[in-house]
Amino acid sequence: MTPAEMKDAILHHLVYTLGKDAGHAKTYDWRMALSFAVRDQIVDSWFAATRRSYGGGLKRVYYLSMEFLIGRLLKDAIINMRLEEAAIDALTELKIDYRELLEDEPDAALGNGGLGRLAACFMESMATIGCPAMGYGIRYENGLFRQRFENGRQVEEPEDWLNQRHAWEFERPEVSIDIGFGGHVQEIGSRANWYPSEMLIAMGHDTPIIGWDGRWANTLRLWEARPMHGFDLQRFNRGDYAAAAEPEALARTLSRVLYPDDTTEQGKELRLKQEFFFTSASLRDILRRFESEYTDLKQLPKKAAIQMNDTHPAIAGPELVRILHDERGMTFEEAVRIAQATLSYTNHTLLPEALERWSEGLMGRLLPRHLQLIGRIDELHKRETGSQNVRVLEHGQVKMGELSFIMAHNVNGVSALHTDLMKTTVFKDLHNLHPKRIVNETNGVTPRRWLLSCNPRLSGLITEAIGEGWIDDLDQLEKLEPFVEDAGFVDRYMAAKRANKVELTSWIAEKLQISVDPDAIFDIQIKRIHEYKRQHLNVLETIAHWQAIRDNPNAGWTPRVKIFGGKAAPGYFFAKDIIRLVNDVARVLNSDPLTSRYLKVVYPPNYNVSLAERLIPAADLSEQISTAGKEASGTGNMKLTLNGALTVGTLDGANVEIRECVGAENFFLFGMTAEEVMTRRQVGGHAAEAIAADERLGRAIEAIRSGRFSAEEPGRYHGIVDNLTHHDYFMVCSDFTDYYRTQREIDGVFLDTAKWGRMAALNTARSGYFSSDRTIRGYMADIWKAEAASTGEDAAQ
Ligand code: 26W
Repeated sequence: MTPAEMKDAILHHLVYTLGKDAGHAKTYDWRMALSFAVRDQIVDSWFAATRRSYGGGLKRVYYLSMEFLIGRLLKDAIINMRLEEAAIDALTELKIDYRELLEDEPDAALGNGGLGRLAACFMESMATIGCPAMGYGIRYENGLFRQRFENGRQVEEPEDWLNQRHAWEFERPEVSIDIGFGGHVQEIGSRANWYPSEMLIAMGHDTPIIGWDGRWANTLRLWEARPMHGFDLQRFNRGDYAAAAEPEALARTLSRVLYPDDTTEQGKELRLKQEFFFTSASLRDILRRFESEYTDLKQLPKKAAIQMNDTHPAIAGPELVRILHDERGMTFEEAVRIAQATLSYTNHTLLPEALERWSEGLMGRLLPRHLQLIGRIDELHKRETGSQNVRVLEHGQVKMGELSFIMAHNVNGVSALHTDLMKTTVFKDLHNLHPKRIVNETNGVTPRRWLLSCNPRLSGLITEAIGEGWIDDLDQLEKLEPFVEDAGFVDRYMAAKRANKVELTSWIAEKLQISVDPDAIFDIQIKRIHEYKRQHLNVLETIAHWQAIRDNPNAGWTPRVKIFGGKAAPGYFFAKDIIRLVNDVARVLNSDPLTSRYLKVVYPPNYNVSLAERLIPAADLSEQISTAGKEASGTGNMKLTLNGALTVGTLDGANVEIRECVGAENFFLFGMTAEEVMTRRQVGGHAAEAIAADERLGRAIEAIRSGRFSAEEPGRYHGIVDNLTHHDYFMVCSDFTDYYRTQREIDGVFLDTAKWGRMAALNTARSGYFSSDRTIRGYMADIWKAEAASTGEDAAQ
């Protein structure tokens, strides 16, 4: 597309789609006009891909996920369609600021954190590789809440991304599927009829997901809940206006809001309804598509692979068995076998409080037939394996992890360490019964969004050096290794980093009225706030470092800017205290004339995908400091490494593999191993012992306890202090000394700019492994047994 064609397309949509003339158009109108112009280009590739995947009889992958944290889509689409130059030129002629249009797009936050963002990266990689696939999820009206700080405290506000027209989706009223809940079951021999008492409709909305270079596109289909019988006109005519709208409101509740808790399982009825709603709609849609092409349902596993993203869609097991057995006449055993061969399950956490369990009472009320089938699946498994100690139904609860494991032909962890721990902890007994079922697929991130698009300075430099092959073959980054020996290249590499830091410095000044030094270490911890991720360890080190500077202000300190980003679950009070503490500490430190030149704390509110895209390119240091054994993988760690931040981290999740790839000498390791953590937990009084052994730690905790950062309310953080001194399950105190020491080592290395630059460039050069393209190829080969279609490029040849 030439700039002139782009300009015409934009103006055409401005007038005929938006009904505006150029003289009156606002940023929103221009942004939508540009989006529609780009979307037109995508639709052609999308149709071509859809035709080829129907025609070719290829196996399709279905990715079922409660969350897709896709963020903004306009730039992603422009970059993958290679339309950036045309767009910029066209807009320049129209005197419109391209960047302002990009910033105007709401960030689609249909996810909480790592799991949802991974699903989004996977969708992009499947499109890039040409893996025929479809993502299924929920079209939440309100995504993850917007975070504001009020006197340092987190306040949640609804996120209303759908208030404006959403340019990227196509409503599919013809794809409407009935979903039932409750009611009763009538058993006829082994089979049964289920008569639900409550019905509603799942309506599809399709978003095309375009891969690199526009070669292939897949669909993300999100379900909206709609009432079966809309408006009650009789009630309305009687004057009962609220009651008339009631059924509609009730049905819509199902796709109303994303549950904002990613760590504690609440067992809420609405959540189970959401899970069944989107899983059942997706399965029916998948079977409808299968049956439009084939007749024999026994062939389903040959033509469809269904991936369950965590246990949230675990009801897919019993629902598929119910459809195949009760509705399509397969025997129960056969139905179970077909379902197992089709389904697979990814585990994303070992935290016991996050493992989903539903009470049999609730499950029986909402899904009576499914509860019966779960009982039979459990019995069948016991009979076949002779196992006494693994049960899905236990103590009046349905354990969704066990159910998913039993109903899947493969179960995967998301990093090597996490997969090993799955085998020895949560799924130990099941692993012994099925030793080949658990496999590892280490996570990855899409290099298009997380390098090419978010860091144009660095990606430009890379392309200049080694060509653009790295964009869809990230291993090619290793071609940078010889350049790393060239001081001139490293200088340019660090000049790109500095320019990114200067840009972030201006943003921080404008948005937060804090001035920071672009030559300081930009030290970044961005992720959900959780005790296991240990933001409070970072805060303690910050305080101890501040105290050391105050003791000796003229000692020639390496300047540092500590940047935090992240949300806490609304009901997770400890995490909310950590947020407030960071903000209180920031207030005191940033206004301390003795130290503020050397140490600043910055915590921009409302961390989301777009903010990540802004922060990551400017990072020098990546904080990956979880208690070993607790972080399943991490993916922010990969994005930061790829963009040339050095990691300070524990041997946890994918940090282990990052360190192996980039080399131990280019990674700042500290802390106990997962094994050492488990041993130390047995030591009574480990926290008190650690505090007694480290004067700095004791002093930092004492500053918090005495109200140094909360003079108006000295007792504000006694909860945190108490926890740290008496319990400290996450070993903050026991890891503090090594963490502090490592941070001072980092201060030293940073002063050697040539050495630091070389280490940073090596991190980029050696992080090709962390592309989600590699991850997806792993799933395709090991789990899905799916092949890539010939992409546009090959097909054109
Ligand atoms: C039922 C409540 C609930 C909701 C979501 C429990 C647990 C979750 C997710 C499993 C939490 C999550 O996002 N896990 C993260 O998944 C990432 C992608 O695999 C990993 O990189 C992170 O380490 C893991 O914490």
